[in-house]
Amino acid sequence: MGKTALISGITGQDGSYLAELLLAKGYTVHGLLRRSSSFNTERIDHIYQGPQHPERTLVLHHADLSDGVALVNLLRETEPDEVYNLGAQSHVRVSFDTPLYTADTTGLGTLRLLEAIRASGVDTRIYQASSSEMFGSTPPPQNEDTPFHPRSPYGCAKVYGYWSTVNYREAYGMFAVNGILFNHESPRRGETFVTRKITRAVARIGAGLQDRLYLGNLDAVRDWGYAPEYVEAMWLMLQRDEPDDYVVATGVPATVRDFLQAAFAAGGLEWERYVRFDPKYERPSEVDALVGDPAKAERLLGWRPRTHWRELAELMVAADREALDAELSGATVRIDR
Ligand code: NAP
Ligand code: G4F
Repeated sequence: MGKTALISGITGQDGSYLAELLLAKGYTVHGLLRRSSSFNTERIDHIYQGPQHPERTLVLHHADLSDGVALVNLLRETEPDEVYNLGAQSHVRVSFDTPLYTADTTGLGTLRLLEAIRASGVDTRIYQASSSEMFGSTPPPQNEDTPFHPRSPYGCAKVYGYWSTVNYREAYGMFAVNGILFNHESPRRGETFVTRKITRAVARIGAGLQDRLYLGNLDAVRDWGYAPEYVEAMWLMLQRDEPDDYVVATGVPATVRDFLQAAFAAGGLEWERYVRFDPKYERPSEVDALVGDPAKAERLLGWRPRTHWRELAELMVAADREALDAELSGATVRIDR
């Protein structure tokens, strides 16, 4: 019998790659799907199995991190060996506009899931999607011992989720781990995060569909890795004998301007001709520099990053150009990359 996993956030960037990884390993995967008035399963449509499928290994369930009772019921019904809590309002800028909502889903949502595991009595392991945003203004390099100083409602909510996870490990002996992941991107990255906003714009400007790109702070430093590699680290954390917390990062810094330049160059364009500043995209308090030290993950998980920011910019531009070409020619857009 293969293992069973439950993923919150399965329709997001990471959830879709993690679902693929676990299915390839022979897991039965249950995904938490939140109700939306429009389709929100685009990232997993290529692996979707309908209710009539004879041997379903991917099953979606309507639930929400704001509904604790639904979480208990779902855990009792699916009895997962592993739970991955990836669900969140994950946009930092938006968290300043919706701080209470962000605290509820991203912060309290984690506590609800931990408590639902306890209430259901299911014997399981849980991965919490913690974030480098928790380090906030503490200067790099950041590792597992670096103090937190969050700079947004999102960062504060993630700190709450982090400590709740540690608390359930210490108080109840739960196998609960935090993956402190630095920024990771892919062709499936949400269109309003800066990397994808840039690579989509490169494709659209190249096709003559757009002539301006408005951005905020270009001086911020980030440590950008490749999402499919980062979900491998999540899985490895839950295969250890003991629960622990790990930083997952490339250790390689780049500014938003560096990424911008590389992405436009990959599209054969000069970014200065098209990019304009709009203060709308600045944050009330910014995180200036995030650069992780992944030594512990390398040592204990045997995990290493393979793709760095420049290559990432190139592969994302290529994917956005391919998707746009397909869209313009009326063909189906491929998502299995
Ligand atoms: P994402 O693409 O924004 O996906 C977020 C997922 O959470 C989506 O499936 C979304 O559903 C779901 N969700 C939102 N609110 C929910 C709620 N109330 N109940 C249940 N599900 C809800 O995020 P991601 O980039 O894949 O990141 C995955 C996780 O890692 C998030 O927790 C994020 O904060 C964290 N993280 C990300 C990074 C990064 O660089 N990507 C770095 C560190 C940590 P819909 O599809 O319906 O919106
Ligand atoms: O792409 P971003 O929105 O990502 P940010 O804020 O670093 O957060 C992401 O990574 C975190 C891990 O560190 C995750 F926890 C979180 O869920 C999310 O996935 O912005 C990156 C940088 C920022 O400094 C921002 O100020 O780009 C700057 N930026 C400049 N212009 C912009 C823009 N960001 C966005 N989204 N849009 C702009 O127009």
